[in-house]
Amino acid sequence: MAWKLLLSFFWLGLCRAGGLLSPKESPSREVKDLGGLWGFRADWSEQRDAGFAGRWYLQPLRQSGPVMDMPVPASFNEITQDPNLRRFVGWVWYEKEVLPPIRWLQTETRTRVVLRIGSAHYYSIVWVNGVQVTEHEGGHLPFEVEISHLLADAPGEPCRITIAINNTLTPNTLPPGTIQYMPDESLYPKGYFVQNTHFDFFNYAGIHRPVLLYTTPSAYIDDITVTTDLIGNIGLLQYLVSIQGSPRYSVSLTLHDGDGKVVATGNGSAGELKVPNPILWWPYLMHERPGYLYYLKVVLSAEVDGTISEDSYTQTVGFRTIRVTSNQFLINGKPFYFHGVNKHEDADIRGKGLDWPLVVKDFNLLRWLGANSFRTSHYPYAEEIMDLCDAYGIVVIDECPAVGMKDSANFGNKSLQRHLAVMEELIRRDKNRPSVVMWSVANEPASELAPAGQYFKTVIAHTKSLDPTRPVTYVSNAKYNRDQGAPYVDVICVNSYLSWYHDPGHLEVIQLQLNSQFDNWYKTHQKPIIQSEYGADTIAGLHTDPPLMFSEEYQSAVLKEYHAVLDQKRKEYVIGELIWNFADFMTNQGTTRVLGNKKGIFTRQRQPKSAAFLLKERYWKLANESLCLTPPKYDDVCLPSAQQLKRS
Ligand code: GCB
Repeated sequence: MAWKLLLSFFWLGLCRAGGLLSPKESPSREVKDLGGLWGFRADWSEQRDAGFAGRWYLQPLRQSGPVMDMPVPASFNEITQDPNLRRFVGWVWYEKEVLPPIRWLQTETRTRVVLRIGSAHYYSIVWVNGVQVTEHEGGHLPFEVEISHLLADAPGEPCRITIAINNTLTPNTLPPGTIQYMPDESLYPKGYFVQNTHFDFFNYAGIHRPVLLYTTPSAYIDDITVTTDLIGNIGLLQYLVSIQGSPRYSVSLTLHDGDGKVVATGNGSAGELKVPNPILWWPYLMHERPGYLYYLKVVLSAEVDGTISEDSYTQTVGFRTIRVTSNQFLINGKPFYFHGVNKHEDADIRGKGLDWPLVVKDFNLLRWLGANSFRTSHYPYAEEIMDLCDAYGIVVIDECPAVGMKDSANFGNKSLQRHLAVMEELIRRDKNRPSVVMWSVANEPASELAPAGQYFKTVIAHTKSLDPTRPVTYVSNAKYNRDQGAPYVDVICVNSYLSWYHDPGHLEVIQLQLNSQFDNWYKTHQKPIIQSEYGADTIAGLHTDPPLMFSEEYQSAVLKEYHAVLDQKRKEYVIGELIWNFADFMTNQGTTRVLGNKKGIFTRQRQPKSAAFLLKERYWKLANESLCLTPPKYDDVCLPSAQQLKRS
């Protein structure tokens, strides 16, 4: 059967490295959050190797030198007043002592204890009680390791977790960067170097997402893969469950609707559930019931040494379909128009550290704006954010951290292998999410370079082999007739900054140039197009008439010119518009940046500039045009939890 083939693709591609299920509590699983204050030290030695030479991981960090408090999750860059720590490049050391509950360590229960790091930028090495347990490359995806054996050695004793993190980027990391030494000692201090990057955001570093300990029984559910389809009015849910720890087991599944009612049951580690008339997962503002989720409860009974143990895990599921034609993007068979934003996981003091008030505020602002989608520019966002996209019906273009690939050195085999590995990790993490409707494998690579063609052909083919259910794109700023990778994408995503980087100040050329941009891309490739970035830097509070660059009026004027063309082209083949950017964000210092990039329609403190009101009016108008049922007003539309409150 076709779905079995489909799942086996998924399976073959992803099972090699095991699963990466989000840690969740269940009757058989506990989760302990290790957030809070950690010990911290940057290694200031010239080669940044004092920590390894002195084996700082072998004893408490305070015994090898001074230690400061560092919050986790947070970037370390903005926490102190030290400009050198703000721009530090090299190894930093984090440490935390934790006391695992004694019940986790009793030999008869044989609990697995797993250490999971939501993300740490960029390269991490982890020790537990001085023993190296894992290392991981990549700053935006989770990694984990079982540490039960190390805890069992000293039950009741605190366990010391040491994490060394290096934010150095090289031509083969994702994103890439280079270290430039300044050897002229008449100009620079001895050993002076800087890190150069070709991306436009500050390279915040540290432990950015929650660090957790979680438990499972020794025989456990390692991974779950679900895909959904609709045949007539029957919802089909195909599942694959991967089990570790025992060859003798049985798996039972129950699918619950949003009210907890069981709507289907199944057995075995692979199969299909049928749900008549399922409530579909709809994007926000496309339906009065967006983001509807079902809950697949998977229960494992396994025999270990003659006794039966149980593990259970609940996987969220959304029934929805995606199809791309030459000029449309269809969700559940209906044309979907992306009216949304590009974001960054960026805010003042915490840098890129996950912060719940900020997360929820941003979703409230998206709702205020009438945005139905965003792109995770330019790296995967926290799982906590993705969970809310699933729940609220926010459509996501899930982008990997391939940004700033501007040099031919970024298209060699080493970069390619890294790129393929990152796509595997990303798909492993986000494959079950209904909110994710497309993968973006890069942002503005030098796709006009000759090696880019074969490079992106390979990355896209690999992505599709791992996930045959979703379209793939990358975001281009190359010329339509020079882009080597465009033949391989499903949707063309184009960035342009007309009357900003090109013809600055000349609003009058936007419409002509934008029309040509769209027509040229469409004629050449016959694929649907998203305007994936456009905008203008704007200092909040700066006003001019006539509109001049950097004023609020100029930003609004740029948007209006773009919108006039988008309104024509969306009747033909343009399937979306994503403003650059949702909010102002920090960048490297430079002559074109005033405390960061100011193209936000909100300030970094999340206050609206004039353009936010303009966009809000437009997005709500667009939403009301595409609604299938009663058009909601923004103040009627609440978070799902608030809806539930209303119902009860
Ligand atoms: C772009 C990049 C984005 C920048 C933006 C800008 O094309 O994709 O990362 O921040 O332009 O403002 O220059």
